[in-house]
Amino acid sequence: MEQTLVLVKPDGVKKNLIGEVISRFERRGLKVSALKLVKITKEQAESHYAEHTDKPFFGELVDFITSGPVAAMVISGENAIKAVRGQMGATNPLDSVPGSIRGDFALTIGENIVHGSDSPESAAREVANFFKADELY
Ligand code: DAT
Ligand code: MG
Repeated sequence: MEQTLVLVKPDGVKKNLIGEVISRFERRGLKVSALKLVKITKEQAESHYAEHTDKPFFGELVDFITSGPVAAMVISGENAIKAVRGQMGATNPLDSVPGSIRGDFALTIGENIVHGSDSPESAAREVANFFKADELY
């Protein structure tokens, strides 16, 4: 069993896609173990995207993820990290296949609807950045 942090980013919330995103994971057989709507602080965003600190797009990334509420959730199940990443689609929506979340609902890399952890190590760090242990079911 694995846990992964998923965010429906501000663009996904604005486009009313929270239910759509959750529904896709649930239909796959994955479980929602924690869920809340939050406006991320700048500090929390910088910590969430710590691996990208040196990238030229880091500032935009932090500005975007803090621009409105996000739906933060922990999704769990067997191989949840890889399963969620597959359903999300490629980072650049133009490379995402139709049928994936990004392939169905996004066109630009800066506004690609969802975040999902990319490894067990990032999942543990990212989940802890959003949820206390007693908020997980
Ligand atoms: P992912 O979200 O698929 O894990 P990532 O971790 O490499 O992708 O990057 C985090 C986010 O940063 C990504 O969802 C969108 C943005 N991003 C990535 N590469 C970018 C680029 N070259 N220009 C602008 N934004 C980018
Ligand atoms: Mg990533």
